[in-house]
Amino acid sequence: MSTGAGSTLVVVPTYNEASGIETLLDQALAADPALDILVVDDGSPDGTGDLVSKRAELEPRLRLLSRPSKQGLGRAYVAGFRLGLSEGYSRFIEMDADLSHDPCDLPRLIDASTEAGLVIGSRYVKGGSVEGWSRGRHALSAAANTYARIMLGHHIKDSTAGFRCYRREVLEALDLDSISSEGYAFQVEMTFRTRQAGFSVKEIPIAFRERSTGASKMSRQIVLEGMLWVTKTGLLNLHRRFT
Ligand SMILES: Nc1nc2c(ncn2[C@@H]2O[C@H](COP(=O)(O)OP(=O)(O)OP(=O)(O)O)[C@@H](O)[C@H]2O)c(=O)[nH]1
Ligand SMILES: [Mg+2]
Repeated sequence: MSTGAGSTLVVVPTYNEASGIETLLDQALAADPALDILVVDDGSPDGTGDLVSKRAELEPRLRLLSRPSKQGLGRAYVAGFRLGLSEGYSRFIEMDADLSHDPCDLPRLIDASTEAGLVIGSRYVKGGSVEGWSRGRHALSAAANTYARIMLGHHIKDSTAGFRCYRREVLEALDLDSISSEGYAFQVEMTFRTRQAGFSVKEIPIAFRERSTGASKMSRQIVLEGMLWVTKTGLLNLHRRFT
């Protein structure tokens, strides 16, 4: 793994993604010869971690961070960011393992990071799209993003998106250990904190595809966590503005 200034670390959290992880790794490694990949696996019972560690023995640009139990998406990213920060990476990409995010978009995300502290691969700006979702899923995502815009007072169209690139100085400025959210709320909280810390956020269009393999980890609890976090933070903000 090539560490140091100028390099990009793609952090991929996994829980039971054995069916698609090898394709994802092949495509991401080929997308840009300058990036490294860190898979953060939470002891997947389906052997995802074993597949990654075998591949990592032959591929110096790939590494596995293995954790004993499922601790949520947010904790997995924070652990990956911490490791990458300690090794001097200058850009950090978040990417799902389920092939919903197209590795061909990696170079565009990295290029755009010269213009903003956080670049979001957005489904909802002009040119962005979603393929394979039910009407209910579309409605849930649209409602979550609209609610976040109203409550948090931002204009970001896709603050729940999980395909994004942070510049090093953004992650250094945020108190990562104090980030409380685990699921979708993690993305919204990170976006909110990035703006609060004074960094710019840019959205670039991506085509998102519903996973065709493996099982979603989305749950009612994760949706509820997101709604509660946005409501609490929005109200606290309003209170601060008027007192
Ligand atoms: N390490 C780790 N990874 C997780 C955890 N929960 C989810 N993930 C990974 O996070 C990524 C996003 O999870 P998904 O299940 O695809 O969730 P989603 O993309 O928000 O929802 P879908 O649209 O239903 O796929 C995937 O790569 C998961 O394997 C967790 O607790 N720990
Ligand atoms: Mg997914």
